Amino acid sequence: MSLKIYHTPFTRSIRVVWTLEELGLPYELVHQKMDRAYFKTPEWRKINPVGKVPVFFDGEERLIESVAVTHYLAEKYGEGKLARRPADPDYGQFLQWLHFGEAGMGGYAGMLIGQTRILPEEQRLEPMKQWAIAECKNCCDFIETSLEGRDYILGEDFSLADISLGYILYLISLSGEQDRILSARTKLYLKRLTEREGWKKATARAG
Ligand SMILES: N[C@@H](CCC(=O)N[C@@H](CS)C(=O)NCC(=O)O)C(=O)O
Repeated sequence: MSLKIYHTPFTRSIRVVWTLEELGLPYELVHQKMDRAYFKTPEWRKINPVGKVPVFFDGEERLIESVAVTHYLAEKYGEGKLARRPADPDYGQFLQWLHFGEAGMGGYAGMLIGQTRILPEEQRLEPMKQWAIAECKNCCDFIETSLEGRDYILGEDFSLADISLGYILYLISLSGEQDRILSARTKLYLKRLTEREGWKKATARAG
């Protein structure tokens, strides 16, 4: 096993580092600073053809989709820890939340962070920002009601679904608009996730 992750602070690559830490797997970390101009160059596109992070290697095998990498790690090297199998009663819920964190929410959270942090102010569009806030809130309201009586999204046990959701909630919290989007239970959930040893180790090592 030879695992290598290219990581940029505050990005989705933290999902991969967090999973590696939760599973206790050895890995090489390559720091890559956020440089959107560099990400468009042929040099970076040789490493990631779509010009983004994360980029993960298991030997020669390259993967560039953060949630897929977390699932790959749990199944291939973690004996299924943090994942669920078809015979498990919460298998469907596991898959739904695992993908909701990126497929369901990633686009809206990306639009939100673009309209609040990434784009220069003169390029921001207020209606786009309001749209992003409304859609993020719509998704987070579903998380809020689903967390009733639960510490984690599937119940008592932490899983990859929490890593998927946790990053996107963290990204929303960086927007400055979190009080319009996150309700009380979801805020506590995010706090609980970022108090885990795995998150602390990941962010201490990776930034
Ligand atoms: N669905 C992909 C999204 C990857 C992605 O959008 N990465 C962002 C950082 S979180 C990026 O590299 N942005 C740089 C850019 O678009 O120039 C994943 O989850 O890995």
